Amino acid sequence: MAISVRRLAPTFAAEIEGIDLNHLSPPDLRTVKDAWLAHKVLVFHDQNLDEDGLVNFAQQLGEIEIHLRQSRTTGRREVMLVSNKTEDGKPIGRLGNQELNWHMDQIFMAEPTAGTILYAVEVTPEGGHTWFCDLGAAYDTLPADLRDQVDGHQAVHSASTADRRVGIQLSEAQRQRAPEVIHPLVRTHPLSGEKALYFSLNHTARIDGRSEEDSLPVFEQLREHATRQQHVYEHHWRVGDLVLWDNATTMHRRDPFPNHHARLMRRVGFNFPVDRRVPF
Ligand SMILES: O=C(O)CCC(=O)C(=O)O
Ligand SMILES: [Fe+2]
Repeated sequence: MAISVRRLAPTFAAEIEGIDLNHLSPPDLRTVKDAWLAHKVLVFHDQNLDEDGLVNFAQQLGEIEIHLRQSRTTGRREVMLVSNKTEDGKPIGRLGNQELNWHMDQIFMAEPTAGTILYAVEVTPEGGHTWFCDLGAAYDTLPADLRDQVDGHQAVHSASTADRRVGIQLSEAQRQRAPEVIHPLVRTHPLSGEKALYFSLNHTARIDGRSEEDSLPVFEQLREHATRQQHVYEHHWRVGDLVLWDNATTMHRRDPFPNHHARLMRRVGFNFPVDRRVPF
Protein backbone atom coordinates (compact mmCIF):
# COMPACT_ATOMS: atom_id res chain seq x y z
CA MET A 1 0.00 0.00 0.00
CA ALA A 2 1.32 3.43 -0.90
CA ILE A 3 2.20 5.70 2.01
CA SER A 4 0.29 8.97 2.29
CA VAL A 5 0.90 11.89 4.64
CA ARG A 6 -1.93 14.36 5.27
CA ARG A 7 -1.57 17.59 7.26
CA LEU A 8 -4.12 17.90 10.08
CA ALA A 9 -3.63 21.47 11.32
CA PRO A 10 -2.38 24.68 9.64
CA THR A 11 1.24 24.49 10.80
CA PHE A 12 1.81 20.96 12.14
CA ALA A 13 0.42 17.46 12.85
CA ALA A 14 -0.06 14.85 10.13
CA GLU A 15 -1.86 11.57 9.60
CA ILE A 16 0.10 8.77 7.96
CA GLU A 17 -1.65 5.97 6.08
CA GLY A 18 -0.12 2.85 4.60
CA ILE A 19 2.38 1.93 7.34
CA ASP A 20 2.12 -1.12 9.61
CA LEU A 21 4.15 -0.24 12.72
CA ASN A 22 4.62 -3.93 13.54
CA HIS A 23 6.54 -4.45 10.30
CA LEU A 24 8.52 -1.30 9.58
CA SER A 25 10.86 -1.59 6.62
CA PRO A 26 13.99 0.63 6.69
CA PRO A 27 12.40 3.06 4.15
CA ASP A 28 9.19 3.17 6.26
CA LEU A 29 11.25 3.99 9.36
CA ARG A 30 12.99 6.81 7.45
CA THR A 31 9.57 8.12 6.39
CA VAL A 32 8.32 8.06 10.00
CA LYS A 33 11.44 9.83 11.33
CA ASP A 34 11.38 12.50 8.61
CA ALA A 35 7.63 13.06 9.00
CA TRP A 36 8.00 13.33 12.77
CA LEU A 37 10.60 16.08 12.36
CA ALA A 38 8.53 17.85 9.72
CA HIS A 39 5.10 17.64 11.40
CA LYS A 40 5.89 17.22 15.16
CA VAL A 41 2.75 15.18 15.84
CA LEU A 42 2.01 12.03 13.82
CA VAL A 43 -1.22 10.05 13.85
CA PHE A 44 -1.43 6.41 12.69
CA HIS A 45 -4.76 4.55 12.59
CA ASP A 46 -5.70 0.87 12.79
CA GLN A 47 -2.47 -0.32 14.37
CA ASN A 48 -2.39 -3.61 16.25
CA LEU A 49 0.45 -3.41 18.76
CA ASP A 50 0.94 -5.50 21.86
CA GLU A 51 3.39 -4.26 24.51
CA ASP A 52 6.37 -5.92 22.81
CA GLY A 53 5.36 -4.40 19.48
CA LEU A 54 5.06 -0.93 21.01
CA VAL A 55 8.46 -1.18 22.71
CA ASN A 56 10.00 -2.50 19.51
CA PHE A 57 8.63 0.47 17.54
CA ALA A 58 9.79 3.01 20.15
CA GLN A 59 13.29 1.52 20.26
CA GLN A 60 13.71 2.25 16.58
CA LEU A 61 13.13 5.95 17.28
CA GLY A 62 15.45 6.38 20.26
CA GLU A 63 16.56 5.11 23.64
CA ILE A 64 13.51 4.36 25.76
CA GLU A 65 13.04 6.42 28.92
CA ILE A 66 11.43 4.87 31.95
CA HIS A 67 9.11 7.56 33.31
CA LEU A 68 9.99 8.98 36.72
CA ARG A 69 6.51 8.12 37.94
CA GLN A 70 6.55 4.59 36.54
CA SER A 71 5.70 2.10 39.25
CA ARG A 72 4.33 -0.82 37.27
CA THR A 73 5.11 -4.33 38.41
CA THR A 74 3.49 -6.36 35.59
CA GLY A 75 4.01 -6.29 31.82
CA ARG A 76 6.82 -4.41 30.07
CA ARG A 77 8.45 -1.87 32.38
CA GLU A 78 8.99 0.48 29.45
CA VAL A 79 5.23 0.76 28.92
CA MET A 80 3.20 3.01 31.18
CA LEU A 81 -0.55 2.46 31.29
CA VAL A 82 -2.56 5.68 31.12
CA SER A 83 -5.98 4.67 32.33
CA ASN A 84 -8.86 5.21 34.74
CA LYS A 85 -9.50 1.44 35.02
CA THR A 86 -9.18 -0.41 38.29
CA GLU A 87 -8.55 -4.02 39.24
CA ASP A 88 -9.43 -5.19 42.75
CA GLY A 89 -10.16 -1.57 43.58
CA LYS A 90 -6.66 -0.39 42.58
CA PRO A 91 -5.87 1.78 39.54
CA ILE A 92 -4.14 -0.27 36.82
CA GLY A 93 -2.55 2.84 35.36
CA ARG A 94 -1.98 6.54 35.82
CA LEU A 95 -3.70 9.89 35.26
CA GLY A 96 -7.28 8.75 35.95
CA ASN A 97 -10.10 10.51 34.12
CA GLN A 98 -9.32 14.11 35.04
CA GLU A 99 -8.43 17.00 32.79
CA LEU A 100 -4.70 17.37 32.20
CA ASN A 101 -3.57 20.95 31.72
CA TRP A 102 -1.19 22.04 28.95
CA HIS A 103 2.23 20.48 29.49
CA MET A 104 5.10 18.69 27.87
CA ASP A 105 6.40 15.42 29.18
CA GLN A 106 9.33 15.24 31.60
CA ILE A 107 10.43 18.87 31.01
CA PHE A 108 11.48 18.71 34.69
CA MET A 109 14.36 16.32 33.89
CA ALA A 110 17.87 17.51 33.04
CA GLU A 111 17.56 15.61 29.74
CA PRO A 112 13.82 15.66 29.00
CA THR A 113 12.05 13.00 26.94
CA ALA A 114 12.17 13.77 23.24
CA GLY A 115 9.13 11.88 22.04
CA THR A 116 6.07 10.27 23.54
CA ILE A 117 4.00 7.52 21.93
CA LEU A 118 0.42 6.93 23.05
CA TYR A 119 -1.51 3.95 21.71
CA ALA A 120 -5.28 3.57 22.20
CA VAL A 121 -6.49 0.18 23.47
CA GLU A 122 -9.86 1.33 24.86
CA VAL A 123 -11.40 4.74 24.16
CA THR A 124 -14.33 6.67 25.61
CA PRO A 125 -17.37 7.75 23.61
CA GLU A 126 -17.28 11.12 25.42
CA GLY A 127 -14.35 13.40 26.27
CA GLY A 128 -10.77 12.18 26.60
CA HIS A 129 -9.64 14.08 23.49
CA THR A 130 -5.96 15.01 23.43
CA TRP A 131 -5.00 18.49 22.21
CA PHE A 132 -1.62 19.57 20.87
CA CYS A 133 -0.23 23.03 20.20
CA ASP A 134 2.65 24.07 17.97
CA LEU A 135 5.16 25.99 20.10
CA GLY A 136 7.39 26.68 17.09
CA ALA A 137 4.60 28.53 15.28
CA ALA A 138 3.67 30.17 18.59
CA TYR A 139 7.23 31.49 19.01
CA ASP A 140 7.38 32.74 15.41
CA THR A 141 4.19 34.77 15.86
CA LEU A 142 4.85 36.01 19.40
CA PRO A 143 4.09 39.73 19.97
CA ALA A 144 7.24 41.79 20.68
CA ASP A 145 6.44 42.42 24.37
CA LEU A 146 6.16 38.71 25.07
CA ARG A 147 9.19 37.90 22.95
CA ASP A 148 11.25 40.23 25.16
CA GLN A 149 10.18 38.23 28.20
CA VAL A 150 11.37 34.90 26.79
CA ASP A 151 14.34 35.61 24.50
CA GLY A 152 17.55 35.04 26.43
CA HIS A 153 15.64 34.03 29.59
CA GLN A 154 15.55 30.74 31.41
CA ALA A 155 12.91 28.96 33.47
CA VAL A 156 12.99 26.65 36.47
CA HIS A 157 11.08 23.35 36.29
CA SER A 158 10.37 20.60 38.78
CA ALA A 159 8.20 17.53 39.20
CA SER A 160 7.25 18.86 42.63
CA THR A 161 5.62 21.86 40.94
CA ALA A 162 3.24 19.44 39.22
CA ASP A 163 2.60 17.81 42.59
CA ARG A 164 1.48 21.17 43.92
CA ARG A 165 -0.48 22.30 40.88
CA VAL A 166 -2.04 19.00 39.83
CA GLY A 167 -2.13 17.18 43.14
CA ILE A 168 -0.03 14.15 42.14
CA GLN A 169 2.33 12.84 44.80
CA LEU A 170 5.93 11.80 44.17
CA SER A 171 7.65 9.36 46.50
CA GLU A 172 10.73 10.63 48.34
CA ALA A 173 13.00 8.50 46.10
CA GLN A 174 11.37 9.95 42.96
CA ARG A 175 11.74 13.48 44.33
CA GLN A 176 15.44 12.94 44.86
CA ARG A 177 15.85 11.83 41.26
CA ALA A 178 14.21 15.03 40.05
CA PRO A 179 15.67 18.18 41.63
CA GLU A 180 14.81 21.58 40.09
CA VAL A 181 16.30 22.06 36.60
CA ILE A 182 16.81 25.17 34.47
CA HIS A 183 16.17 25.27 30.71
CA PRO A 184 15.96 28.20 28.28
CA LEU A 185 12.42 29.54 27.68
CA VAL A 186 13.16 29.29 23.96
CA ARG A 187 14.47 25.89 22.96
CA THR A 188 16.24 25.05 19.71
CA HIS A 189 15.21 21.61 18.47
CA PRO A 190 18.37 19.48 18.38
CA LEU A 191 17.58 17.87 15.01
CA SER A 192 15.49 20.40 13.05
CA GLY A 193 17.07 23.58 14.48
CA GLU A 194 13.62 25.11 14.94
CA LYS A 195 13.15 27.55 17.83
CA ALA A 196 10.12 27.03 20.04
CA LEU A 197 8.67 28.26 23.31
CA TYR A 198 9.62 25.89 26.10
CA PHE A 199 7.47 25.87 29.22
CA SER A 200 4.79 23.70 30.79
CA LEU A 201 1.90 24.95 32.89
CA ASN A 202 2.14 21.88 35.11
CA HIS A 203 5.89 21.79 35.69
CA THR A 204 7.43 25.23 35.12
CA ALA A 205 7.79 26.83 38.52
CA ARG A 206 9.03 30.28 37.52
CA ILE A 207 11.16 32.36 35.20
CA ASP A 208 14.70 32.20 36.55
CA GLY A 209 15.35 35.30 38.67
CA ARG A 210 11.64 36.14 39.07
CA SER A 211 9.10 35.02 41.67
CA GLU A 212 6.45 32.43 40.91
CA GLU A 213 3.78 35.09 41.47
CA ASP A 214 5.46 37.33 38.90
CA SER A 215 6.04 34.48 36.43
CA LEU A 216 2.60 32.85 36.33
CA PRO A 217 0.88 35.72 34.45
CA VAL A 218 3.62 35.52 31.80
CA PHE A 219 3.08 31.76 31.40
CA GLU A 220 -0.65 32.40 31.12
CA GLN A 221 -0.09 34.97 28.35
CA LEU A 222 2.23 32.57 26.54
CA ARG A 223 -0.33 29.78 26.91
CA GLU A 224 -3.10 32.01 25.61
CA HIS A 225 -1.08 32.87 22.51
CA ALA A 226 0.27 29.34 21.97
CA THR A 227 -3.14 27.67 22.17
CA ARG A 228 -4.99 29.92 19.72
CA GLN A 229 -6.97 27.86 17.27
CA GLN A 230 -4.46 28.26 14.43
CA HIS A 231 -1.76 26.56 16.56
CA VAL A 232 -3.85 23.62 17.78
CA TYR A 233 -4.70 20.08 16.68
CA GLU A 234 -7.36 18.17 18.67
CA HIS A 235 -7.18 14.39 18.46
CA HIS A 236 -10.36 12.31 18.86
CA TRP A 237 -9.25 8.76 19.58
CA ARG A 238 -10.28 5.53 17.87
CA VAL A 239 -9.16 2.12 19.06
CA GLY A 240 -5.87 1.29 17.31
CA ASP A 241 -4.75 4.93 16.97
CA LEU A 242 -1.14 5.63 17.76
CA VAL A 243 -0.01 9.22 18.22
CA LEU A 244 3.67 10.14 18.36
CA TRP A 245 4.58 13.67 19.47
CA ASP A 246 7.62 15.85 19.93
CA ASN A 247 8.05 17.31 23.42
CA ALA A 248 10.65 19.86 22.27
CA THR A 249 8.28 21.87 20.05
CA THR A 250 4.74 20.98 21.19
CA MET A 251 2.62 20.96 24.36
CA HIS A 252 -0.47 18.83 24.96
CA ARG A 253 -3.49 18.64 27.23
CA ARG A 254 -6.33 16.18 27.73
CA ASP A 255 -10.06 16.68 28.21
CA PRO A 256 -11.59 14.95 31.22
CA PHE A 257 -14.04 12.11 30.60
CA PRO A 258 -16.80 10.41 32.63
CA ASN A 259 -15.30 7.83 34.96
CA HIS A 260 -17.94 5.23 34.12
CA HIS A 261 -16.31 4.92 30.68
CA ALA A 262 -13.09 2.89 30.59
CA ARG A 263 -10.12 4.38 28.76
CA LEU A 264 -6.83 2.53 28.35
CA MET A 265 -3.74 3.79 26.57
CA ARG A 266 -0.23 2.33 26.41
CA ARG A 267 2.52 4.90 26.55
CA VAL A 268 6.26 4.87 25.84
CA GLY A 269 8.75 7.74 25.87
CA PHE A 270 12.13 7.89 24.18
CA ASN A 271 15.02 10.32 23.95
CA PHE A 272 17.26 11.98 21.36
CA PRO A 273 20.70 10.53 20.65
CA VAL A 274 22.95 11.05 23.70
CA ASP A 275 25.06 13.78 22.07
CA ARG A 276 21.94 15.80 21.06
CA ARG A 277 20.08 15.94 24.38
CA VAL A 278 21.77 19.01 25.85
CA PRO A 279 22.51 21.90 25.72
CA PHE A 280 19.31 23.25 24.17
O1 LIG B 1 -4.29 10.69 28.21
C1 LIG B 1 -3.92 11.45 27.32
O2 LIG B 1 -4.57 11.65 26.29
C2 LIG B 1 -2.62 12.21 27.44
C3 LIG B 1 -1.84 11.81 28.64
C4 LIG B 1 -0.52 12.50 28.73
O3 LIG B 1 -0.42 13.67 28.88
C5 LIG B 1 0.68 11.70 28.55
O4 LIG B 1 0.58 10.47 28.44
O5 LIG B 1 1.77 12.28 28.53
FE1 LIG C 1 1.69 14.27 28.82
